[in-house]
Amino acid sequence: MSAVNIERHGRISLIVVDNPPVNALSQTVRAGLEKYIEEAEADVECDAIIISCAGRTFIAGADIKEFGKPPLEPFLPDVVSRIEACEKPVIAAIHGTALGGGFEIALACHYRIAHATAAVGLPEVHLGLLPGASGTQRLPRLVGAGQAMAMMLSGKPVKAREALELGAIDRVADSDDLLAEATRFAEDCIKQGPRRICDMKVAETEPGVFETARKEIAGKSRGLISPELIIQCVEKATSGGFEEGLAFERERFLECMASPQSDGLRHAFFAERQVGKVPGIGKAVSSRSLESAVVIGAGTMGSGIAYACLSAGMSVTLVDNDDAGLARGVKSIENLFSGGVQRGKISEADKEDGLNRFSSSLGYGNVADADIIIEAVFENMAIKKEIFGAIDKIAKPGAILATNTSTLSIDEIAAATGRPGDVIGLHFFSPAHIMRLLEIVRGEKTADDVIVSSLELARKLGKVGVVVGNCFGFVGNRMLYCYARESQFLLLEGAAPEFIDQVLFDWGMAMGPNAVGDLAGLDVGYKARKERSDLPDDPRFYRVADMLVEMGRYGQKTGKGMYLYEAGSRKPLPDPEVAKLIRDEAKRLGVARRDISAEEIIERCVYALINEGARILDEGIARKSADIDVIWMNGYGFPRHRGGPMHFADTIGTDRVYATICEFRDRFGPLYWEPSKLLKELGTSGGKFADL
Ligand code: 3H9
Repeated sequence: MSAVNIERHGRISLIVVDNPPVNALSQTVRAGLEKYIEEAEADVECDAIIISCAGRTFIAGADIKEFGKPPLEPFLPDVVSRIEACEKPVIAAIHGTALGGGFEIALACHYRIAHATAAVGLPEVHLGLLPGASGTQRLPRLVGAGQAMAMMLSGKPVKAREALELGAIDRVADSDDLLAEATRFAEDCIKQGPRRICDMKVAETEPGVFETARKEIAGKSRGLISPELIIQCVEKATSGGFEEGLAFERERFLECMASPQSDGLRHAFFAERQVGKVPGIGKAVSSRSLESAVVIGAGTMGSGIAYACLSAGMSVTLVDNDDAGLARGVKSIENLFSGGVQRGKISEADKEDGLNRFSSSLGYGNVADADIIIEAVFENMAIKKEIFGAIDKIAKPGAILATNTSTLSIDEIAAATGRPGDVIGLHFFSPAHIMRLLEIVRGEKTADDVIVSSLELARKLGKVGVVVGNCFGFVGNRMLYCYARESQFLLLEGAAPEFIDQVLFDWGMAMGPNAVGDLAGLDVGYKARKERSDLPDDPRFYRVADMLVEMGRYGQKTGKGMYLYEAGSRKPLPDPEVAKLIRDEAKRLGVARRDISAEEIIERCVYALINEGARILDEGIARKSADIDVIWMNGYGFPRHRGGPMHFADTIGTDRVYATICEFRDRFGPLYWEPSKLLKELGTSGGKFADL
């Protein structure tokens, strides 16, 4: 079979796109569509044409793999115009999702019918793009400027029935035989003849619709270019002719396509899809059962993990040896369900169903039956070993024994059991039911199917699982140490906490490091540092954070940390007392204070990440640079449009990063700034992390 085929049923020509996995509009598909539209138009025995797709979905968009390469003819906008120009009625028969260029093909058709379970949308904004094959001009003509902008700026697909109400499609097919319904619909379309969106006008727009859209994106899209350009394209659709609008859209689309932002977001798209493929583990390895879980430890983390598992349909028992602690954990899970109902995220029935699958226990009772046991007690090796020794005696054969440690050795924990192959690290991020990242830490002896099961668990929980090796802090926290180390040094050297945070926030980080420290609790990192015996002998190392903790300033939970918090508020307020404390300490330590530029803050913090990431790759703790990127984008608020730290290094050039790190080494000494071997190799040869 070729990527596009045609067959005739009576007087209807059926064009079928068959380009697995998602029928993306690669060059062969574009050429096939153009060729068969022309063939069907010329066919005297054909009265109407249906465009449909084989496999699991209608066309999911332009072929993103072709982006960034020299474009190949025929171009999508031309194919779209050719379909619309057809003199016989063309009908799109949509199942699955018609997305991006796929929906633009459907909009070029004269009529659209969609299966009841289908959805349509223009998600280009998630790739730093705008719909570039007439979507910004056609959709407003069908559904109005406000609705069209809402769809394009959110990127969210709308379900068939809603699309029908909006006017984006003409009919919903309720039976499973979409093609039979499309064929019947075609009879009506033949009577009506072609109906072209390019001949329509955009309905009168409500006053203020563009201002409202701009206000809405201002907070959310922080420096992204495509949302503003989408609005400009729709403004054009309301004020000018169709052809003029197309030309305007084309220019803006190419501008987005050439931007590093789109490059970063496209990298994020593929990186998140490749993390599930672990080198050396083939498709033949399948997941173990994951129906029931026991979570040990009813603190914030354990409760969050339990709630996430319940939300994914698993049966869960929460275990703790402290009566009051267990009661608190149970209450917080109930509250999470109730909060979900209040916010309209889940129904009352979902809540009941979830709570019916939930139980709690002061002992290890249900451990014997659980498919997976996740330990989430505090970071103490002796306690973890005791727990793993105990559950080893009770858990059924084949159960997965997971630890939620964020720093400790998986191998040492696994050695406390007689089944190290079943032991794995599942590093959830707080709040565990919200954060998308799951760092999956394989021990030396972890079995392949336990790794595959952990990836499956991540998928089930709606998270992105990344498999990493075992070392202190694994990938994410090990790198965080370097990033936060620099931000701590910068405080002593003269940068105010709020300035550092503002600079990194403006650069795209979800939050600045000082605000994050206060949110997470400065005492958490303090305790972790106290457990380590390998920290540098440097009185400046995390000095400010240590002093604050020793003064009882833990962050938001104590109303004071790096910042001040008014009662009931999470808004960080600069604290003159902290400013003085830092100044005095810098003086005591003999650290010269100076004006520090935004550029230096970014380079010191982000290049520290890159250097450590390169070391992690060199040691094989992460298999691919994209894995590191996914971890930082999903667990640490690294801006998606910069594609993660390693992609960012590739974007600005490893040579530049290497040269700056050498400068830092000369200025600040080699203790923290010795360039890693891998970075040196890439930086001096013009190489890229992505090509490794
Ligand atoms: C666009 O259309 C621009 C136009 O306006 C203008 C142009 C001029 N291309 O996500 P999955 C691959 S921009 C190439 O795991 P699911 C994906 O990498 C585009 N490949 O499946 C993966 O490959 P592999 C606008 C693509 O069932 C496999 O398909 N469209 C594309 O969870 C399965 O993907 C979008 O942004 C693509 N467009 O979800 C839609 N899409 O197996 C992007 C997917 O090798 N796609 N692949 O890892 C999606 O949102 C989801 O993939 C979809 C399926 C919902 C379709």
